[in-house]
Amino acid sequence: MNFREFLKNNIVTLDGGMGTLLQGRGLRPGELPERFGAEHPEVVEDIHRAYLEAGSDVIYSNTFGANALKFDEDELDLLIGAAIGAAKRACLSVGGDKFVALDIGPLGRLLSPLGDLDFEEAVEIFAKTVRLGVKHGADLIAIETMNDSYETKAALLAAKESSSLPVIVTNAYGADGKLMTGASPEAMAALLEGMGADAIGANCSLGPKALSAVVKRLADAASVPVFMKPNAGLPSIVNGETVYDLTPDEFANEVASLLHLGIRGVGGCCGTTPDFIKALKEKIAGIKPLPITDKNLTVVSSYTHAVTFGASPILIGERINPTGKKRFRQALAERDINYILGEGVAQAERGAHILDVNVGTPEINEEELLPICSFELQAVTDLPLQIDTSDPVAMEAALRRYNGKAMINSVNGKEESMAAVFPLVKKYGGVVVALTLDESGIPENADGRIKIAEKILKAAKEYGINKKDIVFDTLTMTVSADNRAALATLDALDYIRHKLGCHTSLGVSNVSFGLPCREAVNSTFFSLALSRGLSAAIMNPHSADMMRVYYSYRALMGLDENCAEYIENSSKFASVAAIPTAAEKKTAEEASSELGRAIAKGLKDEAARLTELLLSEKDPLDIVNGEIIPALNTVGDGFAAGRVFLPGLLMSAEAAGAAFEKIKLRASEKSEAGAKKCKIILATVHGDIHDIGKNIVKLLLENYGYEVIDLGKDVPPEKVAEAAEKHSVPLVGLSALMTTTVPAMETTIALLREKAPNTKIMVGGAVLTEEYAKKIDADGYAKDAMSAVKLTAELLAK
Ligand code: B1M
Repeated sequence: MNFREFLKNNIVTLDGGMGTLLQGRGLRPGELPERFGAEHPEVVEDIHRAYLEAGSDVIYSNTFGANALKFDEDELDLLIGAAIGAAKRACLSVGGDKFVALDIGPLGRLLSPLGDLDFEEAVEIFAKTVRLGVKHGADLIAIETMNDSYETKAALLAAKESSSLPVIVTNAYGADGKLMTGASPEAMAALLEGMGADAIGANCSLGPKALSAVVKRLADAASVPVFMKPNAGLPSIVNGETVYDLTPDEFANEVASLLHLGIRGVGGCCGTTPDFIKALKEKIAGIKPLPITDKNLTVVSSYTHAVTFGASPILIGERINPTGKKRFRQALAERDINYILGEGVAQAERGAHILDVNVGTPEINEEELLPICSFELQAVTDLPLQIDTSDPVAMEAALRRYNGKAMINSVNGKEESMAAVFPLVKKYGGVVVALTLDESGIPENADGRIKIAEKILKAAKEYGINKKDIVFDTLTMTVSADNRAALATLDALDYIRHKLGCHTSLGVSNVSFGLPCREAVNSTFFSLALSRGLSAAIMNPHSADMMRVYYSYRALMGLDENCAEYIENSSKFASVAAIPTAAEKKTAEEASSELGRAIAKGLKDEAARLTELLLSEKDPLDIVNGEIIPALNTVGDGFAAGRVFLPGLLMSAEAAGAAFEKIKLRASEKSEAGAKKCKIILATVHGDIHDIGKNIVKLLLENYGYEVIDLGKDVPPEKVAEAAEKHSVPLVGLSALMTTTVPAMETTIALLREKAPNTKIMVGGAVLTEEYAKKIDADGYAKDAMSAVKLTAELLAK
């Protein structure tokens, strides 16, 4: 039986932890498990056999870290061959339906724009491992422990492009129920199921009980089997060793108690052994697998969350579109991505749920610019995107690099269009907008459009695309040219929503073309369409009339308890005028309030531009203290409260860095080139990569004539002590921003006292206090950069 068949009728038992068992059999600290495995294949085979005898149906090959970042091609081939060979021999020795999964873990590097690893490079690295897994005979692929949705996508794409094997994908969720980079279980379900994963789930990170909420959410969202491979409870350190708090029986009971959620694959991760799997297998013996049900959800997602069609109308911001917009076309021609990002952020602020991205004008290369724009937009907003193009090459390029399940605009009933677009929907996942037109044009009446919709549904099925992933657009025609046009659109929409059971979307604005007071017609049409079953509207979120309809509709349809949202947002209805985007702001006064926003939103170029404007009127230090630091504090508070995720934090830091670069430039122009006072060393302590504050301290000290030797961030104590000795500096300044890195500051101070006893030590950073600085034996504490300059003078005078 192959694995897909097996999965249909069984609860799949996976294996448990591998690393600690290898350590028990001789793997030394720091030694790579894959290399150890190839040198001791009998050890790996024994461990696999123990799991199989305990009841595992699937064993994971010892290839968690077997990738081209760590090993050259020849060695990779050898290691994967040895690992799969050992697993296959173990399976053969026990007999029955047993399967070897090629295990793929994370690469240990963040993908761009968060890190420096390019998406396509990551895909190719995973593909190398997949190709070798196929070559050596793996039965399936298990992508596991990934805590970033983008890397997970790269691995799944590689698995799909380089093999036809079944793929299980399980992610490592934090205690907040999200991936490290912010994805919710629903977002992961949308992304992974959309791309054709055979099963999805959660592994590692937590024990079964703590993971249950995540697994339940996955099971509620997914129409594919859900797996879980939790740790053996919570870890603690006992006598220098990590131990987990669940016994095999407790573990088995906790996992088994979750099967009613519909879970179809169970196993263990850190801290679990064959005893855990044996107890689990015994506990679940005789439990019948629940059927896998199609949840029939129409869902798109971003790197943080999913947007589900149906419950409430969805607003798709239409402003990223050059049609009829001179300024936008100019921005595209000049590659002014910043302008486009500004449009995105502004629409998100006005309440859009999805952003349409269209950059199609004759003068520009859409194939190049569409993927760039959609990629950059994802760095400044976490809204799902609608990739809007009629060029399949541009569409594919944008979908490939999209971090989530995109909305795709559009396909139509022409054979040529379906042949080009449906394979992309199938491969990358997505909800595709289907326009009810075909080779004969746009039917005048509703019947003709319904027939085309039926034809599109039939064709989609042949391409393996589910009805739930198609949203119909019954085409808004201009009512001034044909006074029955709006009715035809609405009748077709009603039928498709209620008789065919598909969701619908309309670009509403076209209806009023050629008429005065267009907003009145648009918003009335929007309201009518909502009452006939419109699921999503492509519209202008800056239009007060449209937002009025949206919030009123929600209040009237019982979707807005106590009309709270209506009341809260009513200020947005006050003016009909579109809000100017940040890029159009001109004065320094306006720039002042906008700089904080640009930093909070992660708009790098915008932050730099606004800082330049502000510098014409304000003192650099006032900008730092009055704008940059408060904005970073807001983002930091949002991060602590779980409203902002790591990507947002990184983007804000980059925007603050861009602002700071401008300040640095200005400050260095202003600084009087006098005689240097003396040398000072500055460093952010070991384990801490926060350096914005330290860089500001450096800038100020330099302005006051000191020569600063900047050792950078994450600096080991030895390096600081060595530099202090080498340069015989009278003062070392240390910065630390996290509670977890203050101990490293203490260690550094202790080493400095030993190696450079005459050097004074100044400390700073948001987590420190005067009192704590004394406790860790610093000579002085500075709460901000200006105090650091004063303290420097005092300490040097002593
Ligand atoms: Co992160 N981060 N961060 N972060 N980050 C904090 C510090 C945090 C408080 C956010 C939060 O949760 N609210 C939190 C620490 C929690 C804690 O321990 N109490 C945190 C965390 C948890 C993390 C990560 C672990 C997140 C993760 O990966 N899950 C990770 C850490 C990685 C690591 O270091 N190993 C991480 C990463 C990052 C980014 C890379 C995204 C980015 C840093 C980019 C960079 O620095 N190049 C970042 C940022 C930007 C922040 C916040 C939002 C802002 C820090 C900052 O630059 N402030 C921060 C929240 C916050 O502070 N509100 C946060 C502005 C800066 C000018 O102020 O550094 O305090 P500050 O410097 C002041 C004074 O303190 C003083 O003068 C400066 C000017 O007035 N000063 C000195 C500083 N050093 C001095 C030295 C001196 C004298 C004065 O003498 C030598």
